[in-house]
This record gives sequence, C-alpha cells and structure tokens, in this order.
Amino acid sequence: MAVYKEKIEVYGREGCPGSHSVRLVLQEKNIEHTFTTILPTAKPEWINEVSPPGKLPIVRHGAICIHTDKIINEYFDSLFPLPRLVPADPERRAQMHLWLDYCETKLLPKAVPLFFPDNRGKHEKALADLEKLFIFLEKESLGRLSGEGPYWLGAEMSLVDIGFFTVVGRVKPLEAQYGRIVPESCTRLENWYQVMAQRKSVQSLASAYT
Ligand SMILES: N[C@@H](CCC(=O)N[C@@H](CS)C(=O)NCC(=O)O)C(=O)O
Repeated sequence: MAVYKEKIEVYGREGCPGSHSVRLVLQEKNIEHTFTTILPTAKPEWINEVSPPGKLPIVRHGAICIHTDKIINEYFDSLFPLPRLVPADPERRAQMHLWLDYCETKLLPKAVPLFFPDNRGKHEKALADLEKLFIFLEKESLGRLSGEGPYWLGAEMSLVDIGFFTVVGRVKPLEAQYGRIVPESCTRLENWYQVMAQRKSVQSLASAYT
C-alpha cells in the first residue's frame, strides 16, 4: 500500500455504510490508513467538535478533519486520482450524485430493519419495499446507465458502485435467511453484485460489513 507523508486516520464503525464506503475507497486506491472504531457508548468529545452533526465516519489527514462519507470520498479521489472513482464527465458525475443520494435516502432506510433482529415485526414490510425498489433500480437506474456494464455507470467503477455496495452487499447475504430479496428478474443488479463481490477491496472488508 502506498504510504503518504501525512497519515490518514479513519474513525467509524463496523456495520456503518459510510465507514464501509470510505474504507472501500482507500482499499481501491491502495492507500495506507488506520481505522479506529468509535462505539456509540464511548464517543470522545472531539468527535462533536470536528463533526457538528456528531456523525461518523470522520477522517483526519494531517491538519485536515472531514466528515460525511461522500465528501471524504471525493476528497480522496481528488488527492489520489487513480483509479478515478468520480467520473470526469459532468453528466456522469451528476448521475453519480443523484443515485448516491437515492441510495442513502431511499434504499438504505428500507433495508435498515433487516439489519437488526429487534426489528423483526418490520421485516415483512422491508422485504416487500425492497422488492419494489430493486425492480425500480434495475429498470430506471442500471437499465438506463450501465450499458454493457458491468458497473453502475458502465465500464468503469465509480463511487456509486461503492455506495450501493455498502447496502446491497449487506442485504444479499441475508437471502440465506429470507430467501430471494433481489428479485430474479433483476439480472443486471445480480451481475453487478457478483462483480463487486469479487473485488479485492470488498473481500478484504467482508467480515466487518456483512
Ligand atoms: N452518510 C452520512 C451518514 C452518517 C451517519 O448517519 N452515521 C451514523 C453511523 S452509520 C452515526 O454516526 N450516527 C450517530 C452515532 O452513531 O453517534 C455521513 O457520512 O455523514
């Protein structure tokens, strides 16, 4: 892994999609970093000082301190441009942002009940909602954007793949428990998942985020 003058410290939590995405980006770019788990019950005061929303992940890079996964990931993409994860083309970049936002605001809240056994009463609704949502993504997102694929925006991987993988990559293994969650008709989504699951970055973090 490449080592840079100023060390990169990531503060987050295993199981947290934002922390997962930041770590995937650093793995993809082969950048040396440390990861420190911050538990909700033991949150140091400095977290609220550097991240006014008090949320994780947070990155310290020398004198710089940044929060919010999308901002952190774009920061790393500007700093360490290879492999490029933010498309150079403005239209592609806009699509990336639109779908990353959809992933965080629409997909993630529907999937969250499945991640917690305490929410058992909500599982049936979550599964029904996810079925509709995956069919929508297959047609309106991957169907329009991925072309010959295999990635969300086509031939090249981008932050949108990483964002969706932090959710879909956690939903798919739950099929062992619930049966099919991604409908059989969603062939693009299934292929995309299989390609992503084979990536070294994904495999190196698998035990912490499934
Ligand atoms: N994508 C957002 C998500 C932030 C978020 O909701 N993080 C959760 C953990 S996954 C959090 O820090 N919640 C408050 C806490 O745990 O104290 C970001 O990166 O800012």
